[in-house]
Amino acid sequence: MNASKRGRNVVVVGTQWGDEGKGKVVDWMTDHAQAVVRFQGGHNAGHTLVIKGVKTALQLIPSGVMRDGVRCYVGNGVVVDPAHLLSEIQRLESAGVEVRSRLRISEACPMILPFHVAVDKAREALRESSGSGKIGTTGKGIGPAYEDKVARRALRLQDLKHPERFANKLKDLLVLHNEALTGYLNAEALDFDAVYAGAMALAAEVTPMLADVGYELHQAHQRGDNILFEGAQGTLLDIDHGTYPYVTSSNCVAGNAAAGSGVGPQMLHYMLGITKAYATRVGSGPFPTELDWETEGTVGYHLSTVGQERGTVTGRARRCGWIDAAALKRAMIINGISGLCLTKLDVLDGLDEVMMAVGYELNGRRIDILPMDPAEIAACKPIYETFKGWKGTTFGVTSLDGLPSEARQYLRRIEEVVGVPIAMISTGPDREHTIVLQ
Ligand code: 2SA
Ligand code: MG
Repeated sequence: MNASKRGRNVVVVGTQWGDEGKGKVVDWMTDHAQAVVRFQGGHNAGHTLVIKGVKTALQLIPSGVMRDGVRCYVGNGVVVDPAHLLSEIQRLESAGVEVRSRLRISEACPMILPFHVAVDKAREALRESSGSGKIGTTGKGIGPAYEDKVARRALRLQDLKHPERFANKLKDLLVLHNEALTGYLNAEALDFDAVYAGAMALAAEVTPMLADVGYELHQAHQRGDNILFEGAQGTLLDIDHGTYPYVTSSNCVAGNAAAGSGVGPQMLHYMLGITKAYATRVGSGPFPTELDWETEGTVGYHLSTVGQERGTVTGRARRCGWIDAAALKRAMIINGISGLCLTKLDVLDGLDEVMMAVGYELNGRRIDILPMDPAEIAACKPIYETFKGWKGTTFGVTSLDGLPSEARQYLRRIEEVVGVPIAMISTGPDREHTIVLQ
């Protein structure tokens, strides 16, 4: 990966359904970076970092904030809830982390306002009661905020600098959302004065952090800085390439690191794909290798409990299953992955057998890559390869030689099937629990 070389930028993306451990990896890599950028999603992300045993969960602020001197950027592709932003800053500041002087936020970011949250929640309730099935969103207003952006009517952070313009845009937007809320969504309307006053009360604190992020990144690049682009969620939750409609509302793939931060694709040098040693998913949608993870004594239960598989943001239990190399192959292609980082290998410690899906049987045919149609994904029966488990522990191991030979065999087979080398292995939550191979 050659992380220490100057002027080399790395894009870190999830290759599964999110929660692959991106936060830890980005934090580890910031040792060699001068800037970290978020380019999509919002505070639906939950990036957990453990530094010297102390756990910090970040949602909107780039993981680089935990390293002194690293500049943090929120790119135009991110949807920002200003109230959440300030509360996250305050939480970090009260833990002694300096944030405001190091955080630059694109003034073009669309805003998440209280009615987006209301619409998100009311839609999920309606989907549930009508029997069409919940998506299982995080309820943060992400989808409705992106809808307003694409419909060209969003309020952007830059509007906070112009109260009158803000008020005019808000009036129109609120009419639209209140119609939906009090109509088919069967929920309460929001009051203009309250939303307006709420946003304006935050404006003075938010506007000093607003910036022309694309230009600043361009300048940083010209100085020879190393920039880290921090993806949120994962490839299979991507709005275009994921298991639609059970996806988030942004492009989570590496290509969006450029568009979502305002730089050109020539600035993206190395695509690091983060992959958990097994698979998890929060929310609804197809998951071919899902196991029974609720019954005590099962392998799925082992993954869920030993892996502590609960959402950082919502606390929801994550569904668990075996690693799916045929789905990973899809992720390798879409992201142009240069190298893989395998995380949470230690969770597989002590299992008698470890399995990996290498393809599927679909309508009597054998296929070797995740199909495009979610109905087909749901109908896929995984074809597994079975590996002997390992007895020793991989927890905290810092060299490849320190891993049991069965674990190394499992890793080699992942590389073979997926077609990309493993560049890094994470063997525990702490910064030090890391094996670097490339
Ligand atoms: P949304 O809220 O509109 O983005 O939800 C749409 C789908 O995207 C999934 N999603 C996620 N899946 C895993 N992790 C996410 N972030 C948090 C975390 C999640 C949490 O890192 O722990 O705390 O529950 C994340 N964000 C969105 C979501 O489950 C829906 O399937
Ligand atoms: Mg997460």
